[in-house]
Amino acid sequence: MRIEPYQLAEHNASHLSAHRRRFDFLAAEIPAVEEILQKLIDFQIAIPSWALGTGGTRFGRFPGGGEPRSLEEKMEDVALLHALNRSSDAISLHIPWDIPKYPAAIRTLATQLGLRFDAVNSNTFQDQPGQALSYKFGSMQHVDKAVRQQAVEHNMEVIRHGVELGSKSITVWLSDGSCFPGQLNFRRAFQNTLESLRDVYAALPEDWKMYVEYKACEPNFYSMTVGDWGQSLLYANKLGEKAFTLVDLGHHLPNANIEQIVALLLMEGKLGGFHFNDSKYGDDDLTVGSIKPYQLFLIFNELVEGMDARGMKHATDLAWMIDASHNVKDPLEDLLQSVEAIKIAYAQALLVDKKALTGAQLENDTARCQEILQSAFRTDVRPLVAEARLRAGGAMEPVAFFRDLNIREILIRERGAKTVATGL
Ligand code: PSV
Ligand code: MN
Repeated sequence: MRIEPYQLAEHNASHLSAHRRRFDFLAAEIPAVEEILQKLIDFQIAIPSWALGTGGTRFGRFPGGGEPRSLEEKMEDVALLHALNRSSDAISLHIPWDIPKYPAAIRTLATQLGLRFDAVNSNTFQDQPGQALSYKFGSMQHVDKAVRQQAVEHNMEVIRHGVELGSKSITVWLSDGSCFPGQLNFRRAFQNTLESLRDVYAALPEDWKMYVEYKACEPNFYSMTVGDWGQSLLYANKLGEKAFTLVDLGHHLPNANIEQIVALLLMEGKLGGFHFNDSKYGDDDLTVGSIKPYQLFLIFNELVEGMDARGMKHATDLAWMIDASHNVKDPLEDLLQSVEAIKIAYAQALLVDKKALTGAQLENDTARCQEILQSAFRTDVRPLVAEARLRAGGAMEPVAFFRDLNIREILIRERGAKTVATGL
């Protein structure tokens, strides 16, 4: 479905006077308000092709209807999100869940919808129908060279799909590891994985990047062969300058200091991309900012500080993506909420008085350091985020707009109540 400009205009007009009041009040306090607004307008977060349908657990899945039935419909959903928030202008494909059968047509559709293709993602964590060899005991780490080769060739195929669409990067997440002590020789698993990754790396086009995503546990419960940022960084360093670590917020052991990880990876020039979600117990894949908004802010504070220190462009020098699952919420509403939470944390981080913080740090003034950080975190920046969205042509209140227009009902009428999108 298409959002008509008059629908956005009507919605925005009905919220405008209240917004103006709130925005003017806040803007008067922020000297660099125009610069911050521009950064917010520029900041785009990719949507993964597997997050547009209802998620589930191994116990069940409860779809709400109207899910996209094809890659084309997934792209339409991302375009719909982008029309509302003007911050989701890219889609990240998982192969083979979303193989572009007719790449030229898919590229044309993307241009028509104003979308880009973000990183392509390979999948050697599931066996596909008709696949010759099984990944039950790993893919790139496998003791059998033929299995490793199959995994390498799959990744090369993913790169070829990406090239056809204009992607510039591949994300490799491996579920490889072991469930029981003694099952694996850790060094052999690492070396096999490195050798396989090297083969994939050698197939990267000149202007491409490779992101090595780590995860502490699941589906392997005793060891993961790319289990933490140290392991990922080892691979990335050994592979070369086109290889980077990718941080997925849900892939850490409880209480891990993710903001410190981010700071050091940035310092080393090895942070490549980000998967946003939130979690309470593990890789819960919950809406960004729904559980630990302060942690999200602290991470953004390090991102902004670390990127500025290296002269990096916030919007384009790292790959930003949501990687969440929507078990009980409407996927599109959930994604709108996640994007909003990211923008809020980013805006708060932009408000941190860096000069004052550095001064307080150098004087070991711990209380002042906390005050500086928390005064930014406790600022209600929603009017700033809304103003940026408004200036970019989006909806003042995206979730309210989605509901007022009965968008899900329209999608159910168009696509049916029993459609199931590909993904986990
Ligand atoms: C693994 O948990 C992960 O975070 C990786 O990014 C996958 O590609 C994605 O989720 C989808 O399963
Ligand atoms: Mn991820």
